[in-house]
Amino acid sequence: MAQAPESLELLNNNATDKSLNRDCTTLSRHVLQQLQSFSPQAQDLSALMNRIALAGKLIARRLSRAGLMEGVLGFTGDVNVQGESVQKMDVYANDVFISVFEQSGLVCRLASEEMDEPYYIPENCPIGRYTLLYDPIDGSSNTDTNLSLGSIFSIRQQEGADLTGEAADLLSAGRQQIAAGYILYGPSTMLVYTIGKGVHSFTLDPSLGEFILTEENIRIPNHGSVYSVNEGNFWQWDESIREYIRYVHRTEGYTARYSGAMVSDIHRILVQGGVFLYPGTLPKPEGKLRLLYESAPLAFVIEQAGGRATTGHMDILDVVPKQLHQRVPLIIGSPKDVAKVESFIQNGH
Ligand code: P6P
Repeated sequence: MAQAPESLELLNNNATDKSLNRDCTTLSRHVLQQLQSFSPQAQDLSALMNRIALAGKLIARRLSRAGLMEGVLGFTGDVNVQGESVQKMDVYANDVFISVFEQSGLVCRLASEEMDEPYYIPENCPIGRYTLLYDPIDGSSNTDTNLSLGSIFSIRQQEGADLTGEAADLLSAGRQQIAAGYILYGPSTMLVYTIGKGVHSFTLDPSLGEFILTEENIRIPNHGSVYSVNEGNFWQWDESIREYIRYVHRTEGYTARYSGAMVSDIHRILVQGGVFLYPGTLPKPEGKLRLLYESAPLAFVIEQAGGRATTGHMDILDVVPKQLHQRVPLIIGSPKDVAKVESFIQNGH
């Protein structure tokens, strides 16, 4: 039976309202909605997330043109504090975050995978009370092959006066973070964030130049089929990890996915379920991934989505770093799958 025209029109109007309302739910508005407040702290957080979004847009634009421009791809010839060869894109992205935040009046320091020491906002710039910790380009080995990449960010409030200029207050557990998330540069550019009130995703609409709300209160599946690990390190691992890998090899229902950019791999696991591992190895028991600006922000997001993140012996968010670029083993994803890996590490099966 045909619907009465007015109800169809009403239906269409409702649909229009819904999509218009979503198109107007920008990141900064969403943060204020989450906090249900216009307090100075809420305004700060909204402005911080807006700056992160601007950095993401600038990096996404550069990546989309990388193959068409001189001097974007390839290596600089330098080696960073991590001992890794630096890609030109690493330097550009690192500088983008500095430029975007330097005049914002929001931050006092920026700490990055690419910088030995934190960058202190110069005296002639407005100084804020937050610190941004970030990995400007995660998975930069994917840059020259046009594969997915990410940026990871963590926001903390400065504790104390930092009179010695050693940023000692940053050496605290990840539960001190007030916001965290990542930008995924894939077929579309997505920004996923949490301020401790759930996990929410936004998609960049290039025609608007805005990140538009895509999904609210994302929940990770309790279990998933994906296990994500670089099996090239198999013989470097502890026997317990090798036993877990043998278990997923012989058990029906598991599938391997590993892209070389953990933002991409962990986003897949956030959506579909499963587990990502970067365990320690015999030569490097602490593993490769950095705690403060890689594992801790991702752990905040995944825990807020109902998942787990552990070193295999303790929650990532409880680890207190001894130095800025401390590394930790990382097992992160669906609760059931993380528990399975922990069981092999702690009980051998
Ligand atoms: P490997 C990228 O450098 C990164 O930090 C993660 O994004 C990624 O999962 C991992 O390292 C890749 O390291 O040793 O597997 O090449």
